[in-house]
Amino acid sequence: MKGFIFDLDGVIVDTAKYHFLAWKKLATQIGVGFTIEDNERLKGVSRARSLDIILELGDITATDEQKQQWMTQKNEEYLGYVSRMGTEEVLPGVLPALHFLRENGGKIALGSASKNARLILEKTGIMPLFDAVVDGNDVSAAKPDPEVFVLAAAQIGVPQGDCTVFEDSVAGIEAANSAGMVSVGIGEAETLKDADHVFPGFAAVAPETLLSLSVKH
Ligand code: G16
Ligand code: MG
Repeated sequence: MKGFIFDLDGVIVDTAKYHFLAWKKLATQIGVGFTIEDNERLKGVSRARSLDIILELGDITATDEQKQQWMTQKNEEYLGYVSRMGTEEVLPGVLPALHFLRENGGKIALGSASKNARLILEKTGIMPLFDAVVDGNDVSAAKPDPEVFVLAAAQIGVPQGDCTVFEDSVAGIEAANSAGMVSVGIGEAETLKDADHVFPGFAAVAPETLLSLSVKH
């Protein structure tokens, strides 16, 4: 049996635009210039690390208590956007791929850094398509540590070497590679150069192809 582990943001949905708007609001409030280019550094990275990057950009130091308050504030803003999400936000080609892989005996798991992953799966109506969900609430080490994918493989009962990971971030590809899984980059080949395979999106690949991808030699 094969396992297929999906990252959430940048693979299933484009929530990066909502993370950006929410971080931008906080950054402006605390006087940090934060651009859409800076936002690239936040992809696949935990909430706490994201705040640290923004504080570094503005050369700001803060107490743990202040950081907690800013993270809560940003998350409340972000959840405002998430509350308006629906099935239409699932990226092109993702639903056919999920259905095809399930119908052909694949086990499906989510492997995301987000603590809001379950809520987003509910809002977009795709929770029933997952056999396991591992997210930012379940792991202690963030990507590029492979913990999130190792846990996901264990939860679907598939050996790590029989799992394929779909990821849009460099850290996530590194995590999949160190777990001995087939790494599939969703995005630009130039950025995701360590991935075994790269596709611009699920709409660009036939679902049948996903079943037989192997580790690059
Ligand atoms: C996602 C995003 C990151 C975000 C992280 C934590 O990870 O790519 O930008 O910082 O989740 O999100 P939250 O604040 O909702 O816990 P992934 O792994 O799904 O790409
Ligand atoms: Mg991602």
